[in-house]
Amino acid sequence: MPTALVTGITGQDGSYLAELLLSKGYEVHGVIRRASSFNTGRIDHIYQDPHEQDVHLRLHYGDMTDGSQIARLIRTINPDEIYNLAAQSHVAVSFQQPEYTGDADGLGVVRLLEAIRESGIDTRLYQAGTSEMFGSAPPPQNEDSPFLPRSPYAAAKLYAYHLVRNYREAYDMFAVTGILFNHEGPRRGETFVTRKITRAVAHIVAGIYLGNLDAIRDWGHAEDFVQAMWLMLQQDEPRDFVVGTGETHTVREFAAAAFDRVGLNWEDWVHIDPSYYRPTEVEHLHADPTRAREELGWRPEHTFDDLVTEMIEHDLSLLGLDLDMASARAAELRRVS
Ligand code: NDP
Ligand code: GDR
Repeated sequence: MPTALVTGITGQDGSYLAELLLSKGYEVHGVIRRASSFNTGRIDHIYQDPHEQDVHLRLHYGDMTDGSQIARLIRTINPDEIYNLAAQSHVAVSFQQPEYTGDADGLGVVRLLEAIRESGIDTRLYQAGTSEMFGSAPPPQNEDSPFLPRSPYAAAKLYAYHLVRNYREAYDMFAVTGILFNHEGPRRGETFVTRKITRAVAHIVAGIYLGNLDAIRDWGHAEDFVQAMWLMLQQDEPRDFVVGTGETHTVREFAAAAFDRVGLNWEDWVHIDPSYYRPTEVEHLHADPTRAREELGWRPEHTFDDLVTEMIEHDLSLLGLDLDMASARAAELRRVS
């Protein structure tokens, strides 16, 4: 049975990846952070009590800022594959916490690479890179595009990207970076723009304050993207890949599509709060996923419309509503306003 170590298992991607690996027969070890309240909501449905027989998912405390524990986990678990998804992943927050973001997202990867090297184990590393590394590089962006990061988050991820490449060359490690464009889903964190919008639609009386509506993103579904991560570690040679849908939309278009699902006009509900504008913005990200398509055979299965609908349906279901009930409520709102 292959063994995988997943950092960031409690996050959006970590939870989808853990499901994928378990379905493929892996023993999965996840790193979680100690918190004062439970932070395992996204993986509770696959959690197994370690006292049970035949346990395939095991959780360990750890933090990317704690190198000795990372080294210990790698030594004792001896995983065949490591997926490093742990990160302070919010771009806007990275302007407020640049030092911590650099520590967790940048230096954390050095700790991981050094732990692998020191342990001498034969393992494959997937590092979660990001289209944010392209920053202001002209679209569409592929593996040969320049990196022009526009935030402390992107700068930290770029540092990690170069380190992974360097360790691959210097120490002959199977270590790769997936340069993934935005991917979303019902488990997306509530402060990223898509989820913020779909939650607002579900709470249809609330309205919503957003920042830059003109930003263009290449939004895909996280379930498709974790497949690409896994495929990257199954190749004969370690190589970095850009992963994205190749289709773009503005934040405005996402909001319009989301409010439209329940028959509302987004302009009546979306307001601008300038405090959500970022000190430097990445205006236009558009993946050219040719290499992933040709070499990994990877293609997204979800469309943009599927993504919006699934996220809205999920957020409505949390309130005990479905699309019909929400549309009826929206029609009522239109009548009274
Ligand atoms: P999330 O923010 O949903 O999850 C981040 C995970 O990292 C959580 O499990 C979080 O734990 C954990 N984490 C944060 N800081 C630390 C730390 N110091 N030590 C250990 N664990 C930590 O991110 P996503 O799932 O969306 O993204 C996964 C990875 O992919 C991230 O590295 C992100 O930067 C990158 N990425 C994401 C993209 C996307 O569109 N989703 C696109 C490109 C890259 P906790 O639950 O306790 O907070
Ligand atoms: P991003 O995602 O920065 O691309 O990073 P986010 O959803 O936060 O922003 C996308 C775009 O929407 C604009 N925007 C707003 N964003 C937020 N969060 N809140 C708002 O109110 C708002 N209004 C407009 C932003 O300015 C931006 O242009 C995500 C993360 O998952 C990263 O970890 C990952 O690396 C990249 O995607 C690829």
